[in-house]
Amino acid sequence: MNGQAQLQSAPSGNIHTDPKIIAGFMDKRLGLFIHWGPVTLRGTEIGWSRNHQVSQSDYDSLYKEFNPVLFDADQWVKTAKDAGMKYLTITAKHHDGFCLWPTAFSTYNIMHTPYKKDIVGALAKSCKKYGIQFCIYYSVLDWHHPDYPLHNDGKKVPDPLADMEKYRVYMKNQLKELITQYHPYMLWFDGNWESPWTQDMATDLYQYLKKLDKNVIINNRLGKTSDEGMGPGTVGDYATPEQHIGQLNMKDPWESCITLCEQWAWKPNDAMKSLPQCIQTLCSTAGGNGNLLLNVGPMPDGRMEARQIKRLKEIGDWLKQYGSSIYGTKGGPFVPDSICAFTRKDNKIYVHLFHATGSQLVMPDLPGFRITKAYFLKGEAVPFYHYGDHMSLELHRNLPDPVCSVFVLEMNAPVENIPVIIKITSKID
Ligand code: H79
Repeated sequence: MNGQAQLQSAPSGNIHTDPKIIAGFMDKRLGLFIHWGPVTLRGTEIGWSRNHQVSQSDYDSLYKEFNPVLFDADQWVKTAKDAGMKYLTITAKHHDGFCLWPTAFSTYNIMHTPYKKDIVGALAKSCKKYGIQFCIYYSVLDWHHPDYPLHNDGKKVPDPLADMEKYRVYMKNQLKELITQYHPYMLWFDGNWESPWTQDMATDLYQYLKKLDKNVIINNRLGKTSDEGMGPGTVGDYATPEQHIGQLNMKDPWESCITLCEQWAWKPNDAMKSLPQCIQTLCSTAGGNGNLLLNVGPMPDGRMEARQIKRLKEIGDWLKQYGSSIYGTKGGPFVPDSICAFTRKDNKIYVHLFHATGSQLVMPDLPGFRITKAYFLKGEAVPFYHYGDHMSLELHRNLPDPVCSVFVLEMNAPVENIPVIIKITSKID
């Protein structure tokens, strides 16, 4: 009976992953996205620069010189761990079709570079060692594969010699290889918007993958619906806003993917986000009840840039102090804004304050609830008041953390499941 009801409410043809598994994923809150491949030899964008900044023939020959001798999977994974990240997603195959693992189904792979070692396998192994969930990015489109009908960005007329049915078999073979060899926790699809790929193909692939591993989490970029939401027709388990923070959503799981620099793949001297930007982005995603997949593009020799490792470590140091206000919490009860973001767990509300420009933080009252205690997380008590339809915190002294100060409001009853207050969220007088 229950099962039937669930089937009826599910989007057509879709199979949802066990909600407990999705809840475990959402508790993690922060992951590392890694975009990497031979294109780093040119320092241009992965996939997109092919046939644009880099000619197609040059791009497709780069693998012959790709020799990242300084690649050390343990170092990458330890960098993620030290950043407080709980999962890691590697671009096993981006739109350019190059495969970072020794696939049996294409020679356009890492074993045909001078490097000749399995990058995906090494990362899967290190993730296991460090207790990080290992995830795989795989683009549906493949501008390099002869059977995929469009051979570069901008190519509008499908290649009559291509064979989408054969390409679907190729995808299934590769994904079976990836699932059975590396046991990914999650699959991050992309490149689903081009015309050769259809909704029926997506539904069929989702079902195929779920037969291989019923617990593998799959993002919402298989079907032809919007990345942003989980509306009818969505194929996949969670929404994927790209390069911006998703909107607060207590119902549908989501993960924002955002670059630490500007380009997804490594670019020399790329502009890097400041620590406050990173922390505020993390707090605002958690405050909206979502995850953050923060992207780094390692260099062609296999190292991550020292300045990026340092920034990630700073994020980890902040999380060591304040992680209890992020991991395993829910967003709300107020909508995040440019001043602060809120999370909650049991009877606690965590207030992440980005800017202290006045003497008071004023919040709307939560009808029926009262603050019993307020304090800086890891610090002293903070005076609080209830008046009219507002409650406030007194801030007439220096805040403890210049990047983002976290207050705890202990309430008289659990607030984890109360409806979100959408109007006026926070204000400093
Ligand atoms: O893998 C990363 C991107 O390469 C991929 N998704 C993330 C996770 C992605 N594929 N498509 N898009 C993102 C959106 C396309 C944006 C574009 Fe453009 C605007 C393509 C061409 C114009 C970005 C900006 C690339 C070139 C300029």
